[in-house]
Amino acid sequence: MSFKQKPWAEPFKVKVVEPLKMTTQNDRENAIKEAGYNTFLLKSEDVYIDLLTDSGTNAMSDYQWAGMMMGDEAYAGSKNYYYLESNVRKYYGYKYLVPTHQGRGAENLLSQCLIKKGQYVPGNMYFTTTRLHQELAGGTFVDVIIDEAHDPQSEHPFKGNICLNKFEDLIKKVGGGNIAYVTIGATVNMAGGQPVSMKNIKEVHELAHKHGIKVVLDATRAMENAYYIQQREEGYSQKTVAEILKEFASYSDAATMSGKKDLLVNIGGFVAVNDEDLFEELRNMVVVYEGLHTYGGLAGRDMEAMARGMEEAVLDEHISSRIRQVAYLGNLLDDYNIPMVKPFGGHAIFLDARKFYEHIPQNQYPAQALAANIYINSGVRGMERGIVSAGRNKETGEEYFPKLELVRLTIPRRVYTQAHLDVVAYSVAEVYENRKNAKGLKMVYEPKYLRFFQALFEEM
Ligand code: PLI
Repeated sequence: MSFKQKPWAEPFKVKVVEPLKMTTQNDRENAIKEAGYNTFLLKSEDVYIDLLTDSGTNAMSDYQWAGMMMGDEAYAGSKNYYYLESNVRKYYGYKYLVPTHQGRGAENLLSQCLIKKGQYVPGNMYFTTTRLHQELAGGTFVDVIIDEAHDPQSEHPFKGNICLNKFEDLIKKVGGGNIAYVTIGATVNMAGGQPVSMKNIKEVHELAHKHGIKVVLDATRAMENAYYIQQREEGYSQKTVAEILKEFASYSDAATMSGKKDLLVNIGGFVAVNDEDLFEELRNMVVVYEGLHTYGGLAGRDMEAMARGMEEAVLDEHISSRIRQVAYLGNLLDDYNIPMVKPFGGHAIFLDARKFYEHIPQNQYPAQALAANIYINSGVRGMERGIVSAGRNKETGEEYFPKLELVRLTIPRRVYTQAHLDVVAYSVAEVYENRKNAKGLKMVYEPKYLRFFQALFEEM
């Protein structure tokens, strides 16, 4: 008998299940048409396998659910806040914590506290809500990610890295005083879930501090990032994800966090900082937008679930199985020769819609059309990450034409089985078979902010 590669499996078993509604192709054609060919506007019950996002869609453990019963629902000084604060110190190392209802709440507070009108905010590729909050606070985002990040075929192991030359050029051009802070997203969602190396964040930290610029980590998927450092960066293979995470965060001054990803909860986030004065400002600001600084828009039970999720999510066995499950889908799609972003991302597989639908020009929204067609084929729901998500230039009003025109198939944590992913891969392959018949879309309604959420389309 010859042995194949040693199999891996999830470090948990299933205790509760949620039945799914099965639909016909005809049902799905009607549903997507009614939703204006926008998968965000589908009703969740019309979806079979929901790969829209890994945000807030994770399965909590019995330990987390037990924690929900331990909610201290006091308006002020909830014990769950203090437990969360101690875990943030333990796993990320930041001194001060302000909880928020989710990541964009944290982005709003931090942008308002740190950005002065007219300042620049460099970062490793934009994220939709992050950039919008920077703009609403009067800042201008500048993309300083390495060029490889814009190339779906580049196999660079740390495609999320900041290009130090681009960052330094910006400092020379506008002066350190005109830069509010630099953001490092880890992993980089819009680049395809690509990681940042330890060496890179260290160098960015050095350069930024030399010019008096703060480093802000978007820690939303930093645990997944830490796993890639363990797997790919010299000197880290013997360290735990927890050790790597803490070192990584130590090269930043503050973090915004959407707990809905890494931290295995359905709602929650925070902003964490080391600077006492900044903490004071955030504490003042959170009362206006979220709630008192010891709950920040969350119930005590939600803070407890997030604190407990942190303990589980940082374990090597959890992260390793999570990322290997995503790679499992990637490898299946590779067998069907589906064009994708490589290397595979930490939270999702990103289909390359430009290559998939070579006959549909970018101004006819090929990724939007592809997401709709996959849904029609099998009830699998993905998300556009291309021209629709990129939106418009805030000065000129022109549409951005990003190099990456992608459909994201995002895997929620601890939710789907390998058999579900087999169905997903088969469906994408069928849609690929029929790619020549696909039509582009035209946008018939465009919202002012974050248009991808609510825009409506019709077939050309
Ligand atoms: O969805 P929020 O407000 O909890 O978090 C915003 C947010 C911030 N940073 C990053 C890297 C994200 O991925 C992010 C949210 N992402 C969503 C909703 C997603 O589907 O990827």
